[in-house]
Amino acid sequence: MLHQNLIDGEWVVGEAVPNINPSDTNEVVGEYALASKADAETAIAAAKAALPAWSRSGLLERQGILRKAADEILARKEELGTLLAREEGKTLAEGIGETVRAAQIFDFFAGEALRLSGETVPSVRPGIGVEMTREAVGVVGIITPWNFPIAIPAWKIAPALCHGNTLVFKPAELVPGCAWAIVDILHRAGLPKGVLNLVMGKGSVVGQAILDSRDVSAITFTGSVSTGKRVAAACAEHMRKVQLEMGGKNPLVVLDDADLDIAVDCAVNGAFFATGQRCTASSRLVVTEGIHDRFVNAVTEKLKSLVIDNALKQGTHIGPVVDQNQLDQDEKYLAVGRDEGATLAFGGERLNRETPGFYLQPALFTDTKPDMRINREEIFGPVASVIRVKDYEEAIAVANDTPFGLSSGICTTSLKHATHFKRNAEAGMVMVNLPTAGVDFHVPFGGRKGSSYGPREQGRYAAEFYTTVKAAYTQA
Ligand code: UN1
Repeated sequence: MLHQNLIDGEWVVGEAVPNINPSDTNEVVGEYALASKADAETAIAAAKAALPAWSRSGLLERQGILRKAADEILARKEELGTLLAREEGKTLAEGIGETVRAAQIFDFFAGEALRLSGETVPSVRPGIGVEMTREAVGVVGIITPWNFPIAIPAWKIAPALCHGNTLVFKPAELVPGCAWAIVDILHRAGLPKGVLNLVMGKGSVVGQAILDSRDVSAITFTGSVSTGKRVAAACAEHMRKVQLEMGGKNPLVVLDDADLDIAVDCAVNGAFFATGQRCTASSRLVVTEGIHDRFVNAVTEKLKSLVIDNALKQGTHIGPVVDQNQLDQDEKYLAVGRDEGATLAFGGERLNRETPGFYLQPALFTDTKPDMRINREEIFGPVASVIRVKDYEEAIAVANDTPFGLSSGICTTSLKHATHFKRNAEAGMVMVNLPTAGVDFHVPFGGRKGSSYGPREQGRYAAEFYTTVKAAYTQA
């Protein structure tokens, strides 16, 4: 079956492209239609035409559709989680977990649809009242990455629909399967035609058509810094709203007084699970002298025990890298780290498994310095480095010494240091005795500096991006 694009309520054919399983490159997960520039333009026009009715639609209609989507995603969590694992390479458990999270996000915004609110205040001028209301922004372009094929589309699409926007959705080329499934579910749940349009395909064609359109009022993007900058520039040109979630170089500080087991779990989970392919990954482990050797030994022992194999195989802890390009990038940084003088304490070998895939042993660098490229540039793979520091003061300085600012973690039993770190970490999210990755779906997500731009995502804070505020004055 060829999975088609959804444009103005109709499934539309296009050139078929195979979706390859990174755990078994002989396996085609499915065939997906490439949208053309003209398809993207038709989709934008359809979203524009659908806007007046959808932005004024009844709240029960929105709530009902979002709720149905949540229920169906949850009921099909094994099947969709398997599809996710096959197309992205996360383990089955991670794939199912992410699918459940997508269902929870739809459920949350189904509830939010019944809690939309405004404010009324008296004017400073007697006899006049002021109402502040939130209205839909308009046609929203949604551009998503490959590393969370169902959760990121969910956390952009659900609030966008909840607040009455119409959408043009362009998923990453590597993961059309989950994107198609979510759109199919929402379409069957009863969304009117044109409200949600799916245009799978190339960034240079479909993404560009979204960036170039005068009729797109806002763009939300998660992906690389370089593409994010292009999206921002195009949005400035059109004076449109923009929300960017980009890279990270997240530190996990481990202090002498940390519980070693907790610190090792946080580091291994944060740095290597989901194959390290998370913008929230703990890629810099900033460790004080007194615990350094014990920590490095314990992390290395733990890494030795992890099973790297086919994402669907029972017992696999870490699946393959997503594709050859990403693997090349990971291997490039392994060479960069060695050239810079870091010690490869563990891993970094290509692995052969029963099925041909992009398997890479998790890699841990030690003896690294904060200014090395491996500590400044996002690698986006199962590669982490340890930076040895003298004390807490040096640790927080090193933690903050980065062009990024998404998530920042600390493992300590000291209330004083935990409290100081929460207040002074230059990041949008701070974790104490928890991995830097793995966030709740009902609270704001986003960062500072080069990691994020524009309003936060998720939870009630999502309204900042998906609505525009109106102040209406009435003289009675
Ligand atoms: C998480 O760590 O739970 O692309 C979410 C990413 C982020 C999502 C991370 N936008 O990795």
